[in-house]
Amino acid sequence: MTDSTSPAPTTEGGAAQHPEAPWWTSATVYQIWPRSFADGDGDGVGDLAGIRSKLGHLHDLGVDVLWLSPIYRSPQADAGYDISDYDDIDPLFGTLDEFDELLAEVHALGMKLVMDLVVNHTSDQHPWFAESRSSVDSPKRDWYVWRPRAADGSLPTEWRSFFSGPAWQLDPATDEHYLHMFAVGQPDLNWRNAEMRAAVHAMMNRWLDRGVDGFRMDVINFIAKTPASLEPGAAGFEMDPSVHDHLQEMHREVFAHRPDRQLITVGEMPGATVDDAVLFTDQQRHELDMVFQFEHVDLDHGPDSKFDVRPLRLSALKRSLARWQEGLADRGWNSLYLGNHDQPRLVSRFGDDGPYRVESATALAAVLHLHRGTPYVYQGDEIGMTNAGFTSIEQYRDVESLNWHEEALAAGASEADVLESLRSRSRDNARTPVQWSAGAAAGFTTGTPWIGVTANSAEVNVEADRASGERSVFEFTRRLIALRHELPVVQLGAFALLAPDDERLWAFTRTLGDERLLVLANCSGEPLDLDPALDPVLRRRSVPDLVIGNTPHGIGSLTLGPWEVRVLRG
Ligand code: TEU
Repeated sequence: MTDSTSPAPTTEGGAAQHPEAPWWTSATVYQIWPRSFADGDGDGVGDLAGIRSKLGHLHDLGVDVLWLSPIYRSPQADAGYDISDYDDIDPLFGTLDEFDELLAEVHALGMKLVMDLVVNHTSDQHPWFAESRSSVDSPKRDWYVWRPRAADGSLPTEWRSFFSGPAWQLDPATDEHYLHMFAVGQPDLNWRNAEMRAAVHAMMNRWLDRGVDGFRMDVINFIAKTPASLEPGAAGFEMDPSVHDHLQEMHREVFAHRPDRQLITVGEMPGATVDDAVLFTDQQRHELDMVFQFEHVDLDHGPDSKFDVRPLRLSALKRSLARWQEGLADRGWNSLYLGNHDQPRLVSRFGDDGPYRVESATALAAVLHLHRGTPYVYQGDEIGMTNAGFTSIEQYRDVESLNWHEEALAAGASEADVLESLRSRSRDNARTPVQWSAGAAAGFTTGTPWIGVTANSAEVNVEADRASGERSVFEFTRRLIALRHELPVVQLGAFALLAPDDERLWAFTRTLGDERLLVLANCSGEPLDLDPALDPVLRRRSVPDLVIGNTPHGIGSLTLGPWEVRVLRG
């Protein structure tokens, strides 16, 4: 969170050329999901020591910020997104001393470190919840969302949990229900309670005082529920406008008194619209720097379930991202992502994880990184890791997948159909160990990994990719990250989508002053002939200047090879 008045740091890249632009407009963030990143002690689970051992890899990639998914004390009901102590590190991952050492090394390498702030809910093992559930008269009763059990056995509302089943759990001790939008072990906090909010602010300040550089805020738009949506019979969550008050209060209590710090905040916001995002990320409103929106990752499933897999049209995907580019062109800022720990691997979902894995991974990386916004690289996507390829329910670990498997079978679905949906949409697809080498357990651990390693690790791994020369996804991603540092047109240039209805070509321009880039990506496995009418650059007699491309030959031709991307100047 940088006030727009604070000077951007003097970097070698675009920020220095546009001092009014916050530093994170030319930055790239790398997401680490610690459990599967790298294991330092051989227990089969990733940890802080493992992360430290791979800082060189991240520094080589050139990323500016590391976002750690939760490493706090947690019973791990939802892989750490159920926190029982915000002020300590779970022994699974290490200690606070090890965290301080990691943070110091990250800073020494010129990178920043962002923690995952999960404050829509806690773990049911958090002391706050233990106190709240102890009695209807507990001073912390109102820190959570409780409703009396109805005589007729009906639930307080009709809300469903994201992880199957109702979103209300009856607590026998006080014969009342508590709200949990996610797992039963993740009771929702009541953000209408000022004391609770103050406790969250104090915790955030302790982490910033410790030296962290900001927060990724988990489902932060869910913290404000409209009173009507919590009335009996209400179908589901409805965001209350008070969410803006909470974020502005958070800015006053946590960020405003730190103008000397180059901080960053990103709010994860399922269901947020472009109009919401303008309000959340307009720097004059002092709420957030950027948001993770979900429109583009909700295009390929039915309205009722992410596991109701539907075909995706490229025109829908590129129009969706273009809508967000247009909507936040003058006010606010986009985050840019195609994958994370909740989504399938991007090369399997949007690209081709077969013969054109490398080409499609690099083409999609170029398209993403050359949009206007702050790109997020998810661990393993820098080498084009693919979906897990699991074939039996025993291989899955994720609460969302396991609960849905049970619910879908109970509703009459066949095991084969359920496994087919999980194979393409389970979060575990992105949670298999990062594939560092062709060795045992892909070099992730010397022990037995907590989850299976994807079968292609002998071919798809960091060592092999980084030794593959022009076919290296890592090297291509590194160059894209460097472009954002070097070219103001990448950092700030205006976006314009071309050929919106073409189902194979993803084409757009970026323009800043007299700087202009034309991005041309063939998102298909067949050669694609470009229409010279598409853009003046294609009608020039001279061979255009190639800024970056994933296929070395044919720059002057009007044919793009399968999954070829070309970025031309002009
Ligand atoms: O995810 C929020 C969220 O909306 C998820 O339910 C997501 O839409 C779904 O998992 C897609 O399959 C955040 C975290 O990123 C996720 O890992 C947590 O499980 C969840 O919140 C609860 O904290």
